[in-house]
Amino acid sequence: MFSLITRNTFWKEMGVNIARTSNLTQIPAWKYLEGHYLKIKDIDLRRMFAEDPDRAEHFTIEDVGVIFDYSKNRVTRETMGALLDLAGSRGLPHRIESMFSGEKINTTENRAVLHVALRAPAGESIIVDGRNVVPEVREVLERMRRFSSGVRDGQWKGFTGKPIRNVVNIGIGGSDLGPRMAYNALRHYSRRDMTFRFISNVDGTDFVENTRDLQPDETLFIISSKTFTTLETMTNAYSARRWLLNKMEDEKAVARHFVAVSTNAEKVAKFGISPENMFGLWDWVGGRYSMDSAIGLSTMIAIGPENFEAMLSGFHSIDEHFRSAPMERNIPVLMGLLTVWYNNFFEAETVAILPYDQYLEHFPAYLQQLTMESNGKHVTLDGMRVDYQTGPIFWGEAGTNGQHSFYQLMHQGTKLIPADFIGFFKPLNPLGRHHDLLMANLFAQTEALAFGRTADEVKNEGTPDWLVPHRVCDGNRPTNTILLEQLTPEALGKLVALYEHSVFTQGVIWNIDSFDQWGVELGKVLANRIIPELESADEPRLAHDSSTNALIRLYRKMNNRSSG
Ligand code: G6Q
Repeated sequence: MFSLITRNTFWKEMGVNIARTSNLTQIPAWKYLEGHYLKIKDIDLRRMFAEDPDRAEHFTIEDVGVIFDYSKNRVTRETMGALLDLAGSRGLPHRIESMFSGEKINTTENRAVLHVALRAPAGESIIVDGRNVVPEVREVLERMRRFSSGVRDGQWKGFTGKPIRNVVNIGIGGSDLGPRMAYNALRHYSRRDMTFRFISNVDGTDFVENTRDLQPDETLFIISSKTFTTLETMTNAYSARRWLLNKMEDEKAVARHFVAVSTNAEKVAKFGISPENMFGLWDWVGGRYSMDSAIGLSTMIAIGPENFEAMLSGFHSIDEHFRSAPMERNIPVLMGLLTVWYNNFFEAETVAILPYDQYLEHFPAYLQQLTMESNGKHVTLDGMRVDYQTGPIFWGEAGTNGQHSFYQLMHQGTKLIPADFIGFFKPLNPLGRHHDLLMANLFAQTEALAFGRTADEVKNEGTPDWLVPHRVCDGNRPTNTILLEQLTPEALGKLVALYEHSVFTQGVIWNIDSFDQWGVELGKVLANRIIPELESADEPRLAHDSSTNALIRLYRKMNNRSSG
């Protein structure tokens, strides 16, 4: 499958065993890339394009409705071959199969990782612990479909008999970022006569500002929490309950205005939500991989079940591509390998995500969780501390706004920032020349970042000598260009799945568990310890460091809780 010949011969001649070892930096494929990096690190894109007239064609893949142009990267054909060898020597094809077949690859939590089952067509079979999970997935989807149709067509009535006009998703992290991003991304397809809101922060402002103009008797809250114990979500859920009952004054109203997405039936029932209004998910869906599960209930109400199904089919087409396309034409594999290339060899610290579509303004924030919670890990699967960099920092902003802000540093700063430019051929809101101007900017930025402007070019424009160095742009800044026809539900599914599988690819190379999040737990534990110290009537005995102790005392004093 891989173009191994020349490099394997090289290793064999060197007497090196090409079998996989657990220490990434010692394996031949890695060593080869280290040497190769030294050879090509100073070659620039101008030269590479000049020397290879087929470069764009060679480094562009068009498949499943996605165009992935990675020609403006600091790679040669040899680089890509060596990166693919690295993937091979880390067992990537085998690891992909392990994920798809329901093996418990999230080893620290002893769980399968099966977001791909969420979009598997009915009739497929994916077995976890001896059970085919696909029928269960389809059953929940069917319940979601019935419920959301009822809300959309006014059959589902609030306690006073009015139809629902406002849908508020209460959740945080994976139970918020996905639905929030998807609603905004697919707003064009959404019910314009309904209002959709997303409350996540435990800061009361989030709740107050998002409910101040809503009528309780026309409002439906979706409490999205896999565990139904998350502090922020439960605090907001109980505030919502009080907000509703202030007006309704009858506990029975809760059942008409609250539904839950959760795995915790007991806690959901205790809250007052009846079992038929709870939509389940499974422990094999990670929070950040759950926007296409029942966590997407608000998305389905907004865009309708058919559009939701189209989004799932977009996800699924990339799943199929990831599973079956040859590695050298496999878009998420290449995306993942390029991230490794810059992260580990060029020592780039960040990746910029630059969607040229206003509807995708929340996409960078969504990807921050997907990528950084997944691959921000410091030990390998077998618990050894890594001696190489893992997940980079992801950040970004919808184009063209960033061009008038942080792009300066990308063009002329001292840091290397690989960037993904995402665009669509056809606009959803054709308006005069807007779309041509938008896309012209996207293309111009990737061109400027790659080729810059030399001192000679600047001089020839009549620039005085003293100003020339200030105006020179070195170029040689790497970008990917990802293009799809139009931002449809299907296209969104494809886009998200590309990044999910790119993250997986990176995690396999780094040999880390991309599906746990133990680091998040520490903050939760410490906050729970401090809450009573802030709220208690009696002066608490503080045993933190001197800074934390002093801050807690000051807070109590400013809120008149201090007895001292
Ligand atoms: C995601 C994480 C995390 C999680 C939130 C909300 O992968 O696990 O972001 O989604 O902490 O958890 P609950 O859905 O249980 O409230």
